[in-house]
Amino acid sequence: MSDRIRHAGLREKRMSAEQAAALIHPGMTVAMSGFTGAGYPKAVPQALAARIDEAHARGEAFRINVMTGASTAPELDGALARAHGIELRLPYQSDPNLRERINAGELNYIDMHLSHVAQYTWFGYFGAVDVAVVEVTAIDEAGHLVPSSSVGNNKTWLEQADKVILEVNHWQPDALDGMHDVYYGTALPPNRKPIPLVHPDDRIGEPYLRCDPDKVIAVVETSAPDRNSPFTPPDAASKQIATHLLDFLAHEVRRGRLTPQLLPLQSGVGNITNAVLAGLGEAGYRDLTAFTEVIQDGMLDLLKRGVLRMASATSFSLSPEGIDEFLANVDFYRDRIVLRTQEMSNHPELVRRLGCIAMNGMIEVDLYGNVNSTHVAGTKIMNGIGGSGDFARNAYLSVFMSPSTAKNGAISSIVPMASHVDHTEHDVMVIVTEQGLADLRGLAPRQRAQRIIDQCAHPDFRPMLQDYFDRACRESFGKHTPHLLGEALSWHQRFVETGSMRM
Ligand code: 0RQ
Repeated sequence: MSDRIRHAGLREKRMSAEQAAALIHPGMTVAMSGFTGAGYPKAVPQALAARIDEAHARGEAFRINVMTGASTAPELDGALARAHGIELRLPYQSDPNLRERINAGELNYIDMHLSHVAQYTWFGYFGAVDVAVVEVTAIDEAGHLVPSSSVGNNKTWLEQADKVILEVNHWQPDALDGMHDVYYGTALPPNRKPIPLVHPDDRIGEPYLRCDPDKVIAVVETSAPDRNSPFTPPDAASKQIATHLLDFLAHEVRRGRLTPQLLPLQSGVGNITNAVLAGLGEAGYRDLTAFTEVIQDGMLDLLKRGVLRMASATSFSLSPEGIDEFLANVDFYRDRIVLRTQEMSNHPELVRRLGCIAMNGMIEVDLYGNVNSTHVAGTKIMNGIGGSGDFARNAYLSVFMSPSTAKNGAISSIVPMASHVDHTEHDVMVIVTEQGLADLRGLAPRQRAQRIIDQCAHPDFRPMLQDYFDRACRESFGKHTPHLLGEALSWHQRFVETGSMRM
């Protein structure tokens, strides 16, 4: 199995996942690879969870702080959450077990912009990183690491951690070699320089991760697949949302605010985004680019058909069929895909320079355009802000999309006041639901409210929203952003008490 470990000294450090997990101790801060279910360590976290279970059975305390790139998988977040082994977790998760523990108040979760994580670590805001556990595809003769299916924060983890555990995953295709671009020109303020990336396909770094072999305390060989969630075809609401958005983009081209090549696309993951990607494929576009976080099945399809010329991201999130397609045509995709550190894929400087079109999902939006991406009823975390804020604030166009209702129509996604705000009214330009699209650019608060009610609200909730807004315009303490403060969150309170926002 060791043909992937070509550095003699590191080959000597091979051991089992259990032996490696025994090097991680209670209270440590452990930085792990992984981004949207790709490139996360698969064996050591599970062995560590078993070790934590044993310690707890003996009545000993054993919890660690876990930092990652973004969401991982049941083998990492799920296993450690089930073992009650996490004291602190950052920056993004989507695991049902972990979510349950966070919402039970059992652990601390810091939800933060994905582009901030590396620099906060360098600034020392999180304290020392004791161990990095990083999955790689291979180690070359000189000790360079060939990254796996995500890059995430791995550059920073390898540089900042005192000790390093490597998982060399034989399942990851050899062909990933050469797809990555790891930028080593970062510096700390006040010594920062402009990042020399001016096109989405520019390569500004190296294909490998550097790693000091002396810091490596264990090398574990694995051969397990990434999470690879199955692809679900877009539903009717997602298709309607996509249609509204595509009409809008075509309108922007006609108005001369976009060229037929649009601008680099950023898209979140999920049903709606898949529908938007599928729609782009049918709309006659050619030679588009993507400057985004995640490559999903829909993007492979667009690349193959020439709709997309290239895509820059930090991670793959493919279905099993998507993996097969990627492997069958890997040389084609290697020329058209660049995987960067998440510091670069999401960098505000680059998003602003390139003028990305940011398209992300949301939980709810209020009358004035404040978007909640993360919390149900203001208190329960769903996933996290992910990269949506990195892109939305700096984008040429920032779009947020959601069905107009949730939970079989019990909840309105358009609410009087957002119960939690991730993206302020200043960062949100366009709202889309299956009902329609509200272009909020150039509108003042009361104009925005009327447009969102008219274009995006579900007909069942539209009269309730209009009634609230009309009364607020008459009775509000201030009339710039009218609200009835005692009533503004009553829809959420009603949902918490009765399971529905309906009267
Ligand atoms: O819950 O799974 O229990 O049924 O939220 O909602 O409609 O399936 O939509 O998968 O696109 O997720 C905002 C969560 C939308 C996602 C969010 C419930 C709904 C369902 C999922 P169930 P849908 P999606 C790139 C950018 C933040 C991160 C981001 C997200 C579940 O897009 O996490 O943008 N975004 N990253 O029932 C109560 C509401 C609700 C609601 C939806 N108003 N009230 N529940 N739900 N609306 C990726 C990265 O950064 C890595």
